[in-house]
Amino acid sequence: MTTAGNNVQELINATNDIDLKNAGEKILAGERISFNEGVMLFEKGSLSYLGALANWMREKIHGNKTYFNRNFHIEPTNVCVFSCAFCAYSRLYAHREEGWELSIDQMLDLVKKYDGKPITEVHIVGGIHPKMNLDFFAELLKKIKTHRPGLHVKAFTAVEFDYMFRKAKLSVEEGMQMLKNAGLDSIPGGGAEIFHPEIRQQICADKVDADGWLNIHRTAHKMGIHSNATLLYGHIEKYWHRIDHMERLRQLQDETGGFNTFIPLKFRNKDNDMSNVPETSVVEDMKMYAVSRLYLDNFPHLKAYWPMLGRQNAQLTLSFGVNDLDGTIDDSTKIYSMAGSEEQTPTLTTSQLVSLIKQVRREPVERDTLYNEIHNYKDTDIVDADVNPINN
Ligand code: V47
Ligand code: SF4
Repeated sequence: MTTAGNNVQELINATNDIDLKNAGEKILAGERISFNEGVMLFEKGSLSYLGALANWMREKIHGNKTYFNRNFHIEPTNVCVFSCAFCAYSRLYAHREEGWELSIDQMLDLVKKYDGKPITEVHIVGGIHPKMNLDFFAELLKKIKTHRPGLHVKAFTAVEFDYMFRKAKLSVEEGMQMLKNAGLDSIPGGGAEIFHPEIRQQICADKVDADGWLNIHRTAHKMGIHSNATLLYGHIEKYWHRIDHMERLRQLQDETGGFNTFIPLKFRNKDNDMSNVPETSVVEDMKMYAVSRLYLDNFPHLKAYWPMLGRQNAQLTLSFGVNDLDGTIDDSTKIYSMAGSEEQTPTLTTSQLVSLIKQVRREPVERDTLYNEIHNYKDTDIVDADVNPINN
């Protein structure tokens, strides 16, 4: 056993609680923990116990490597026909004049801002605008790919797909094929929230349900399109709702193997209809990351989305199972800033991201969207041209 393994074994041996001891032994032996054990870890696990196990698992899979990419976001619109209680966009449909909607040419201009920059991914998600239909988005993808064929397009949540495919009267297979042909490369993890209907009914009753979300990702995976998955935690859900959510994802991943990354998203309570719900503590946040790493044993990557957590807490997650910090993100990702995230204008230059990771003694590795390594910064401080056109 490795030194890290010995240390965790000692911690397990010193644990008096038989349930925690058994779960720890299972994890160290590479066995899968059960639903009940997942809930138990949340309820009984100390931060140090969960952190040691999750860090052991993270280092077993990835060593010290911590991935990021050079990406930017486009939000086609902030108008949304749905009314998710946690979302700062959800009130805008009634006041459409306060919203924005970008034309295809305006979005193409945003892409062109990065001409000649070593950016690898554009992440496109937004609200559900009734006028922005499947044809509109297919044309957008075609134009982006014509302009820059090598740019990886990670676009649209299952909520957006569900709405545009239903409006176009196409099956998920047909709609997805059309977007794949137009240039869709992979799918981000949004819209998952909490799958269990007991909570989903209260926070986002009118959008695609759990089975619909999972079916869209299943269909994409079967067509060779990889995707991510999220979970919105820290509001009115109980621990078992989180494990129920992760269990459904674990089962789908066993079936398809198409998920790259799991991203727990911390609920932020500013300017939405759930502002009365307090936010979770940093201790709860770190426990969430640790249990996610331990439960989702078939997900290769665990990502902390730094604009939501703030940079220092994102650094902390790297000791609680996380091996990915998303990317440079250049954009004002307004969906978060509107809900009170730590970072009001989230942009990091590549060198800032690299030093953030090095400060906590991890190994920064630039990746592409599918986790092919582009550059390992272990032995370099010199970072090639930063992507952000503003911060250069
Ligand atoms: O599904 C909305 C969340 C998600 C709030 O796949 C909120 O690489 C917290 O999924 N507090 C969309 N969260 C964003 C998303 C994402 C982000 C970064 C990377 C990737 C990826 C995916 O944003 C929504 C919802 O869960 N969200 N409002 C809020 N008040
Ligand atoms: Fe619309 Fe998405 Fe906000 Fe829900 S979370 S209101 S679907 S933008």
